[in-house]
Amino acid sequence: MSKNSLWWQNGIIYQIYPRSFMDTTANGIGDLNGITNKLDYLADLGIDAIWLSPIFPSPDVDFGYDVADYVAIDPRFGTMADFNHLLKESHKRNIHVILDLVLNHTSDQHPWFKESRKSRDNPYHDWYIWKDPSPRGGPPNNWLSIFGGSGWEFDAQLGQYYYHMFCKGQPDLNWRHPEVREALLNVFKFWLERGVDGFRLDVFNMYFKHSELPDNPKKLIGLRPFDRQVHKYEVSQPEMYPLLNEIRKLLDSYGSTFVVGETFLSSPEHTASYCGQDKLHAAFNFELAKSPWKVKRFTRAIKNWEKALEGRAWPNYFLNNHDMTRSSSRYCQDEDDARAKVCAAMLLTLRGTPFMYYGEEIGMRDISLKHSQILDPVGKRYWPFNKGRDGCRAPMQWDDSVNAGFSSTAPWLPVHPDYILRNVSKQKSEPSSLLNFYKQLIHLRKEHPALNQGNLSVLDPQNKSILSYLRQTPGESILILLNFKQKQITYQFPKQIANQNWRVLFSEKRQAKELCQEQSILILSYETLLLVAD
Ligand code: ISL
Repeated sequence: MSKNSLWWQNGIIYQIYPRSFMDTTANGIGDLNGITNKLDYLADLGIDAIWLSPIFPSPDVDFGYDVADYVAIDPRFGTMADFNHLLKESHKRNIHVILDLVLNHTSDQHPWFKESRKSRDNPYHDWYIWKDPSPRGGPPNNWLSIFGGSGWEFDAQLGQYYYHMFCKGQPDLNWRHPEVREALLNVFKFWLERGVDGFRLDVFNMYFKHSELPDNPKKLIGLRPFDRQVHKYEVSQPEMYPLLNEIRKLLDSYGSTFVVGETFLSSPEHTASYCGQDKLHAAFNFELAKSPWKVKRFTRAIKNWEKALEGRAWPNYFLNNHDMTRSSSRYCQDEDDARAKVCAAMLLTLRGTPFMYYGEEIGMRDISLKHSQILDPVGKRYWPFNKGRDGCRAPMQWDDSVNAGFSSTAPWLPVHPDYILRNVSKQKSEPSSLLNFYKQLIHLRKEHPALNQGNLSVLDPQNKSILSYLRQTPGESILILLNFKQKQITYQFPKQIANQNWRVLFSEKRQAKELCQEQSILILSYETLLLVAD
C-alpha cells in the first residue's frame, strides 16, 4: 500500500498490547475493533505504523506469547473479518500494520505439539526438541529456563524431555527440521498475502540450538542460576544468518515490508550483526532502555549503537515495551512529567526509527499489584525480587469515566488509580501536556529532513546535565540540547559550532525563531531546546 518504501525509516512505530488498548465487547479484554475505533486518535498523534503484540489463539500462559494457531485470530480479540477491517482502515490512514510472530516456540496446546508428544514415531515428534534423559538420569543437559528452573520438562509417557527456554507451556520448535522451517515460512506468507506490512520476530536469535545440545559453560557471578551460565549453545547459533537471508528475500518479494527482530541476551555488536540489506531491517538493542538517568550513560548507549551498526543498517530506539517497567515509572519523580518530556524529545530527535509503547504519550505509570493479583509467570516465579511485567500492561487511560474508558466491565488488569487525572481526553485539552509535547515533536520530525534523515553527531557531554547532538543534512543543521537536571545550566557552544548563529526551532520555554548570538546559552530546568542553524 505504501508509496514510500522507506516508511519504516521515516516513520514512528507504535506498539499496542491488544488486550489493554480498547475493549468493545465488555469482556475486560481489549480487541481488534477497539484498535480500529482508535485509529483516528493514532493518526492524529502522527504515528506511521502499529505493531500488535500477538493476536493469535493462545491459552495465555504467557499472554499471547504462547501461540496455539499462527494463522487465526484469538476469538477474544475478534475474527479474521475484524482483522481485515482493521488492516483496511489502518491503510486508509497511511498506518502500516506489523504483526508479532512468536516462532521460537509454540504453546503446548498447539496441534503440532499435541501430535509431537503422542509417540516417538509420530511424524511431528521431531518438530520439537525431544531428548532422552542423561545417562545418569535427569535432564539431558544443564540448560535453564529464563522463567526459572530447568529448561527441560519430562514427559512420563514418552520417557523423554522437551526443551523450553520460557514456560513449560512454551516448547521450543526444532528449526533444523525442514518441514518446520517450511511451515513457519508459510506463516509469513499467510499474513503477507493478507496485506500486512511487516513483522516483529520474538527472540529470533534463539531459533537454532547447537545440534549436539552440549552443556553451557558456567559463570561465577550472577543473581539467578540462569545468570550464572554462559548462554553459548542455546542462543545465537550461526545457522540464523542464512535463515534471515531467506526470510528477507521472501519479504522483499512482497514490496516495501519491514522486519524487526527482538534479540535475546545480546550485545549491541551482535544485535547489529543481524541487520542489513539481506538480513533484518532492524533489531532491538536494549542498552538505551536500560540506561539509568545519566547523560553519560545515554550518550554512551547512542554512540555504541551507531558504532555497532557501522552505517550498515538504520538504527532504531525505544524506551518502553511490554516486558519492562515504563520509562515514566523508571525516571519521573511523582506525577511530574518533566523527565518524560526529555525522554520523548530524545526518542523523537535521534537518528533512527522511534518505537513508542501505548500510553507512553500520556506518561502512563506502572500499576502496582499485590502478590495475589500477579498474572505474569515471571512475577509469580520471582516475587518479591521481580514483580513481573503486569505493571506496564495496564489498560490504556482514555478518559476519566469508569475503567478509564477502556471497558464497561472490570478489566483483566486493574486500571492505574491516577487515570482520573492522567488520561488522553484531559491531555488533549491541555496545551502543555505530555501528549501535546509528543505531537509537536512528531510533527517537527516529519517537517524537518535533518531530524528525519540527517546525520547524527553526538557532542561530548560538557557536564552532567546536558545531552547534546547535531542532526544534519546538506541543507539543514539542528542542534538538540536536553537538560536532564532540574537546575538551569549554561551551555557553551562547542568550538566546532561556535561561529554559527542559531535560532530557536522548539522549546516550551521560549519564543520560536529567537536568535542566539552569544557563545553560550542558559538552558532551563528539564528544557528541550532545538536550535536550527541560521
Ligand atoms: O521479560 C523478560 C524477563 O522478565 C525478558 O527476558 C524476555 O523474556 C525476553 O526479552 C524475551 O521476550 C519475548 O519472549 C518471551 C515473552 O514472554 C516476552 O513477552 C517477549 O517479548 C517469550 O515469548
